[in-house]
This record gives sequence, structure tokens and C-alpha cells, in this order.
Amino acid sequence: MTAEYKVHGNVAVITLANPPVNGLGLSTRQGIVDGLEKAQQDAAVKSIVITGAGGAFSGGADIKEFGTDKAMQEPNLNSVIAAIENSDKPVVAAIHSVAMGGGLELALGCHYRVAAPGCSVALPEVKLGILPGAGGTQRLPRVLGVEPALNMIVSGEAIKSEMLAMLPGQKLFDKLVASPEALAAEALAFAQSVADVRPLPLVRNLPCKHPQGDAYFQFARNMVKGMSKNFPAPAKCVDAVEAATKGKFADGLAAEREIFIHLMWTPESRSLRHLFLAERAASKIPDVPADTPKREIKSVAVIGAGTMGGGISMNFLNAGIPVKILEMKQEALDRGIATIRKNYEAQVKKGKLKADKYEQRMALLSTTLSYDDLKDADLVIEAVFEEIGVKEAVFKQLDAVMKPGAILASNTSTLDVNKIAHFTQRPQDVVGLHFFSPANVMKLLEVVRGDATAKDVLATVMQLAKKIKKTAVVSGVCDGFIGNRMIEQYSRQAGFLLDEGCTPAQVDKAIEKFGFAMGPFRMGDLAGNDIGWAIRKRRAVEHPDMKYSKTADLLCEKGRFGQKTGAGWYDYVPGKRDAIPNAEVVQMIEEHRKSLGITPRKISDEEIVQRLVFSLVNEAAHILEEGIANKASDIDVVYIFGYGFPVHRGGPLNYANEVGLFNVVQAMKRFAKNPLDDAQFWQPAPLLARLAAEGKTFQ
Ligand code: 3H9
Repeated sequence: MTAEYKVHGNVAVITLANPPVNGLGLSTRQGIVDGLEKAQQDAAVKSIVITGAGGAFSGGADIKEFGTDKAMQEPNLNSVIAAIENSDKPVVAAIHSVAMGGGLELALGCHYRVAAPGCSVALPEVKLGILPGAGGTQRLPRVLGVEPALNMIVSGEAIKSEMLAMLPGQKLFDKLVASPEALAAEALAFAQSVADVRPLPLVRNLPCKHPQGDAYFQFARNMVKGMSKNFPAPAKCVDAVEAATKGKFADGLAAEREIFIHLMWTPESRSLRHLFLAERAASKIPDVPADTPKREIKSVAVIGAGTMGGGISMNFLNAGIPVKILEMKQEALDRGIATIRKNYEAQVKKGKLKADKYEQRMALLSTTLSYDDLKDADLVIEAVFEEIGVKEAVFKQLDAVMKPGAILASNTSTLDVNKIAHFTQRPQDVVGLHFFSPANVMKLLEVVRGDATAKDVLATVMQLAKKIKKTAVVSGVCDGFIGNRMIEQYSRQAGFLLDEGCTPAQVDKAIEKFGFAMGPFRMGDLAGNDIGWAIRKRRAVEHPDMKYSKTADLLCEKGRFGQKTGAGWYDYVPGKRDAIPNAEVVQMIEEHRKSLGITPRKISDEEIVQRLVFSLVNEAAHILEEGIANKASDIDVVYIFGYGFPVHRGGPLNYANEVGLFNVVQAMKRFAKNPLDDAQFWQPAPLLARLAAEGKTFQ
């Protein structure tokens, strides 16, 4: 049983004890009901306290239980809350640290609530694509007022208990104690003080009205429209709260329940729940236990003050870690520092950063022209030109100067980290840290594990990633690692689509309608088409048989490198990012098509999306089978956080699971028959073929 029962004098204390966050799984729910039962039967017990062990009151329903029989099994959370409401003896929730989702709903079912300051209070269900399903949409408006409650429910954001306690007329907390340490004793005293109160107060009996009624809910619906674009839950939250204001409590509760069950089975909710667990699972490396000793990272050096080096540096400055940047020339350093300043100043202007914080961060930044000045850094990250010879020179110098035990990292996006490691005498200290541009904004960090990378180096950088607020995923060594290796196939497909009859705008529109933040051609223009050009030139030597559309090379030959040159697949007006289709580019594609003797055909949006997305899926299956990625969900995390894959689809492999792997393979077999495509590529990866044949999914 994951709830403990103890009697202190005449108060029974039920303590949720289901680490890490006292999720309300079946055994905890049963534990609460059993505790209540015992307390009713013990004449010496006059009142009851429910609290949570460890670092949470409760984080809510056990997300890992969703989709299993246990989630629905009695006592379900509504039944637990009913048992509390029907208790003959007063039940007091003693809330601390975290009271979220079902945890907050449980507290709202109690007769009284005593809270510690610093507790994060939220109904975050909307972030999982659902809504509170144990009365949260009905009870929270009754204790906070309709508007504050709806704001919390629709945003899912946590608010500190002391802030909520200050809301005028709030009935959420009966008492806010002075400190978390005081909670246990004060909750016991409070429980004793209400032992004889009858009838017992119930939140469900409080009134729930909004003075503007229908007009307010119409306004609220308009407000959530933007958020609801790909997600049904936010608008449904409005419906459920409106129901709370309209009829009897029981009817509102029934309406909430119906919506909750409906949302739980939507693909959007499945995707969000998958990503919640996937993001947390990504930080776990199968053969690197959580207790692996970590190296201390108190200072960081960055080689290169370009866009990447500057963005990388900002991450550490933001986290309060001193950074020293090295460049070859003073002018380059000056330019780099000016860019960092400009970025921070923009944040100050927007009110996102306080001026004193900006100065504090800049004070942590220093520069040098000499490798010798870097020797004491605990971690050095190289962000120089993507060419193996350049990397060799850098790593040889680093090997010569860095102190023993320093971690030597490369920000390479495609090159062989094993080779780079062996430019040094300490390959165990070398790791890839592939940041995504803009490095101070993008959440993804690909941690590239070389054959020799030491486990404590991996453990250290994974921990550091959390500190700088990145989502880190481990990749093995291969050309392009997880993300860029897959995007290569996606880009090849995008090129073939042009050859066969599409315009860049048509391809981009189709995949953006599917939900991608940006289509492949707009993305190319943003990243710089010259980068892909350089990679293709290298690959042409390494993989001479690899088939590509020539259109991207023709574009680069015209100097249309993208946004930075004001012209790429599209035209750009200075200072704006809007992509304006360009007739010359379309003509260039048409002429190329003619030169190949291809008669253009009309390609449906469905085919465009399938070819682009399934190319990712097939390459991902190879990556998984080769052990480059540790698990399928890591690949989804890479694509969601680094490549703008639509969140509501849950990543390429989650999406493939939703479509059904059998259907994915069938589509690939069709594509393989297209003489203008790459039949070899469309052979299903053995893992994909096997899972499809066995009716299984990527796990
Ligand atoms: C709900 O309540 C539905 C009801 O309305 C209706 C029911 C009928 N369950 O984030 P962290 C695990 S829906 C199971 O790294 P932090 C998490 O997986 C639920 N496990 O820590 C991880 O495990 P592991 C509504 C959970 O300190 C570990 O805890 N509630 C749950 O940065 C640490 O997580 C939510 O949506 C859970 N509910 O943040 C709350 N929550 O170590 C979602 C966490 O194995 N949770 N875990 O990887 C959060 O927002 C954060 O996890 C929290 C802690 C703030 C609690």
C-alpha cells in the first residue's frame, strides 16, 4: 500500500507515500480509502489529516497508469473524493511542495485545507491534452472565483500557494502556515480545532456564478482559440467550467467526466502524455546509473565567437556559470560579444530580463586570444568551422593545454566524434555537445557519445544540460547523429518532390498544415542553404551512389543561400522573415525538370506529408536498430525539441505508431515503385518490417 496510516493523539494522519511525487495510482487510492475507513471505526480518532511524504503533497493521477486497467479501477479518484466528502469526521489536507492535478482535486474534496508557503499549485491536465477529471473544473471556480480558476485550468500553469492565499475572498486555503517545517504540527492543531464542527463544509456546496455569464464564456472561448489550434482540450476546459456555473454540482461533475474520458482517448492527449514521459526518460542512459559520480563544472570555455559560440555561451551565463570565449582575432571577439549584448538588450527591452541581471550575466563573460588562458576551465566546447581539419587543429591545442579531467566537447553537427576524440591523448574526456541554432533558444541538446567517452563525462553533461534548461538526448556516433541523419532523408525527399512537380511553397504548405513549424525549404533558408551544400559535397565523395535532386545545388550556385543573403528558395525583405515565393526559382526548377525529361505531375498533400514523414520514420528505425539511439522515444524528443515536429503528433515514431506500422510499410512499398525516387531507401528498415509484421509498435 502506498499510503501510510498513523494516529497522533486524536488525529489520524494518512500520508501518501508513492515516490517520486505521490502519484495517485491504484494502490495509493486504495490506501487513502482504507485509512479513512480505519479512522471512522476508531472512536478515539476525532479528525483526519491527509498529507504527502517526501517532496510533494501529490503530483496528481499516476500518469504511468493512464491507458492501463488500473487507471479506471475502483476506487477511482472520484470515489476516493466521495469517501472523503462523506467522512463523518473532518478531513484536513496538509499541502506542501507540489499539489497538482488530481492531488489538488483530492485536497479540494477535503473539508479543510492547510497549506505551506512555496507549494506549486496547479491543474496542469491541459498540458497532457486532458482536463481535470476529478472535479477540478467544478470545485476550483467555487473556491477561487470563475476567472482565476479558468485561467489556471486553461494554462495549466502553477501558482505558488502564498500568491493564491492573497487572492481576495479565496476559499482554497483555510490557513497558510508560516513555513513548510511548521506544516505538520499546525495541520494537526487545525484538525483538532475543527473536530467538533458540524455540518462539515464541502466545496461542492459553495455557489459558482460569473456576473457576466454567457458573455464572459464567449470571451474566454475566443481567448483560447489560438491555443486550441491543434489541441481540443483548452476549449473543452471552458465548456466544463461553464457547466459549473450553469446547473447542479452533480450535473457539472458528470459533464466534466464525459469530456475527460473523451479527451483521454484523443491522439493529441496520447502524444502529450507520451512526450511527458519521453522527455524524462531521455535523461536516463541504460548503462550509466543515476548515482554515477559527476565532475564539477564551475567554468566553461567556448572556442569561437560566431553565432553558435555566442548562443552556447549565453546558456551558461544564464545559469550563472562563467564563460571564457576564445577567438583567433580581436575583431571576431568584439563582434561576438556585441551580438551577445544585442541579444540580452533585446530581452531587457521586451521586459524578459532585468537590467541588473543582464549586467550580472555579462560580468561572467571574458575573452581571450590565447589557448593558454583556457587551461583551468572544467569544460571546453568547440564551435568552430565544420571541417575535420579545423577541428583537428583545435583539439590538438586543447589537449596540450587543458587541465587533466577537463571535459573536451565538440559542437559538431555531423562529423565523426570518435575521430575528433583521437586527435587528443584523452578520448575518454571527449564528447559531442550538439546545440541547435539559435543555441540560446532551442531546447534540444544532442549529446554524442564516442566509443571511448567515459560514463562520468556523460553523467556530468546530462546533469549540466538540466542546469542550462536543455532537453538532452544521447546519440551514438554516425554521420549526422540522430537528428541530422534523419533530416538528410527528409531533405532528399523534399528535393525529389520538386523534381517530380511540386513548388517549394506547395511542399512547405503541406507539411506546415500537418503541423511542422516550418517546411523544409523555409527551414533551409533559415539555416543557410550553403550548409547543406557543403555537406552534400562531402557526402558525394563518401557516398557517391547517394541520389539527390540537383535543385538545391543549382539554387546555391545562384548564391541564394537563404535569409542571410535575402534570397533562397524564397525572397526576403530586410528585417522580415516572411517567405515570398520567387518566380525565378520556380522557373529554375521547371527547367531542371525539363532537362531530366520529367513530365510534372500533381502531387497530393497527403503524398507530400507521407513521403517526408515516413522518410524520417524509416531512417529512425535504422538508427534504433543500430543502437545509435537508446530508445524510440529519444528520437521523438529530438524531433519535437530540435526540428519543429508537431507536438500534437508526438514525434515521428509516435506518429508512425498512431498511423499503424503496417500502413507505414504499405505506403513505403508504393513509394519504392516510383522511378524518380530512391527504391533502395524505401526498403523498410528490418526493425520496422519486423514490428509491422508482428503487429507491434515502436517502444
Ligand atoms: C491528473 O491528475 C488527472 C486527474 O485530473 C483526473 C484523474 C481521474 N504521475 O518532472 P520531474 C514523475 S493528470 C506519475 O523530472 P520535477 C516523472 O515521470 C496528472 N509520475 O521532476 C519523473 O519520474 P522519473 C496531472 C509522475 O521536480 C519524476 O516524477 N499532474 C507524475 O522537475 C520527476 O519528475 C501533472 O500533470 C505523475 N503525475 O517536477 C503533473 N508527475 O524520475 C506533472 C511526475 O521516473 N508533473 N512524475 O523520470 C510535473 O509537472 C512535474 O513532474 C512536477 C515535478 C512539478 C510534479
